[in-house]
Amino acid sequence: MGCRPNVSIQSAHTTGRSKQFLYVNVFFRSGPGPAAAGHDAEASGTAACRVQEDKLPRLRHTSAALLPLHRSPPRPLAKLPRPPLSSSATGRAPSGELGMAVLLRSSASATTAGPSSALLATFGRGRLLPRVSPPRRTFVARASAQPLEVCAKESITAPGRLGDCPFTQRVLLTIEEKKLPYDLKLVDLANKPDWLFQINPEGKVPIVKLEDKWIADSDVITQAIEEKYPEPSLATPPEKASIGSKIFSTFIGFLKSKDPSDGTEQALLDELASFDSYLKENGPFINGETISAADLSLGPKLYHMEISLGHYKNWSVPDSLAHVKSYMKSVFSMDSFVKTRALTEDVIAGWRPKVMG
Ligand SMILES: N[C@@H](CCC(=O)N[C@@H](CS)C(=O)NCC(=O)O)C(=O)O
Repeated sequence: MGCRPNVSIQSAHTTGRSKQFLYVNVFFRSGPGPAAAGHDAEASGTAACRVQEDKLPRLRHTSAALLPLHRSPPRPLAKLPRPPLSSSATGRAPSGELGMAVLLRSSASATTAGPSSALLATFGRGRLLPRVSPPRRTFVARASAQPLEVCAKESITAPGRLGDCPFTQRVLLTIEEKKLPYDLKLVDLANKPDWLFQINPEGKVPIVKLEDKWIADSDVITQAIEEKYPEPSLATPPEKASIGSKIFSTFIGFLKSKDPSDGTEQALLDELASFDSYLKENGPFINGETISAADLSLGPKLYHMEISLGHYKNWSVPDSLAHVKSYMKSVFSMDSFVKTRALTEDVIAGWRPKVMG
């Protein structure tokens, strides 16, 4: 036991350097295992650390050389600041895996050097050395890993929780897979606040603040995130980017249909069968062995399809489409997916107007 937690370093980001040290901002997850001092058994956060430059190569294998200067305790995501972001709280999962902010040590060299995404690296499981007291000098520089602000639909069945928007989930999956910290701003889409239209005249979510600019539309947002945070790459090769892209519209056609013989079910089955053949040859994911942006877009749509067609039409993907079934199972069980998925009741309630209309 003691206060040396098992910590898995998810990513590290060089933020500055002095004569002797590189200053590194790490994003860590701890536990399950002995709880870190003041931390829950399973938690995540950011820590500003320093490391001797000649030890840097070792970091690829262990985080033992990291000397924490400051570790931010897990905290629930804050309520929104003033308008335009004043009216929501987070609905994040209760695991403590929340966006964190950390202040970096002030030092002439550390503050002049900008964040270097070139040194962004993913490390294996390691340990943080015991915490040293934060220096008493003023902390002035905001960490490069400042949480992204993400406006998302609020649950209609459980206010305060994340709602049922597949486009928002796609964005959150992208952020999660890139291990970026973020703060959620939940928006009640039934009572849209004025500030929503100020940052997106269309009044839609998701919206993400990137480099002080609000960006709307999941296509644009995920592309911008990929460009700003290229590691780990989630890029889908262009020739594969539209695989499975007709499934969502054909699913909606079938869901809305009131005539069992209008061909909408068959249209969906055809799209799913074509996707099944593709996966059989090229899977298990759209880009082969690794998950990529196209999966993060399609996964939430398949999730909505499964829940809503199951509920409203007692329909499920046929067993004959085994590759699609196994694809759905794999994507739906990813940690990032479980963490960002909508409540079943919200998905059902969200599609009701389409079914009734
Ligand atoms: N093309 C947009 C679609 C976004 C979208 O339709 N969002 C829905 C929630 S899932 C929304 O904000 N609806 C509010 C409205 O239409 O008034 C994207 O990919 O982000």
